[in-house]
Amino acid sequence: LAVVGAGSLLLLVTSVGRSFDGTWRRVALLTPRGGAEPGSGPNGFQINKTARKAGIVTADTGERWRLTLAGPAGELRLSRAQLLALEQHTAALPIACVEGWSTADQLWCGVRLRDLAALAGYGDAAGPPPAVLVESLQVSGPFRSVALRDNQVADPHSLLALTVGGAALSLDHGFPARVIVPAAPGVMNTKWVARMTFGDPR
Ligand SMILES: Nc1nc2c(c(=O)[nH]1)N[C@H]1C(S)=C(S)[C@@H](COP(=O)(O)O)O[C@H]1N2
Ligand SMILES: [Mo]
Repeated sequence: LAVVGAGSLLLLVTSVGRSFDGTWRRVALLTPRGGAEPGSGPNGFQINKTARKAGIVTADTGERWRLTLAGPAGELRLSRAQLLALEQHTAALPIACVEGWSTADQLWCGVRLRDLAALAGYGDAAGPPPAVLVESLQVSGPFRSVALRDNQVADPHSLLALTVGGAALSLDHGFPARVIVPAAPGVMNTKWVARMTFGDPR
């Protein structure tokens, strides 16, 4: 009986970490943890795919990086500094990966997707915001782009996040900018965003 008890305690200890960060996560040997060690500080939470594994090179995420917004207003290219100068909003949201792990709420800060839609030509006068195709700097892999629905773009908690927990995003969490949307699988939170094309797909 003692052996069975010890065994199930070990199971508990080694699987509970899928739901928590920090020490519990580190001892969660039996559940998917996403791979890389996330480190500590505001960016110290679970990483799905590191920048290295995604083939992201710092030459593309530095001063030269621009976000391209495409829509009826044409194409607009914004630097990270220009994005930071736009109205910033915060949202406390977790990352919930379908692989079976989720983080605690993180305090994300950045520009609302609907404000970016307005810059692309879908201002209030044009009616509710449309859908958007988000594309990453990442050149290949199934998660390099995602289509977000119009209601996801309209949600005031949907952000192009620039910071997390008061610090700039780390490269592994999507620097210079990443998508954060509520109540959706982690895969929709595209990292290393390069381009957003607004308009309902036809
Ligand atoms: N460009 C890009 N974005 C991505 C991914 C990816 O592989 N490439 N992985 C997605 C998945 S499956 C998840 S769960 C989250 C994880 O975000 P995190 O690594 O910051 O925790 O990022 C999403 N965004
Ligand atoms: Mo994921």
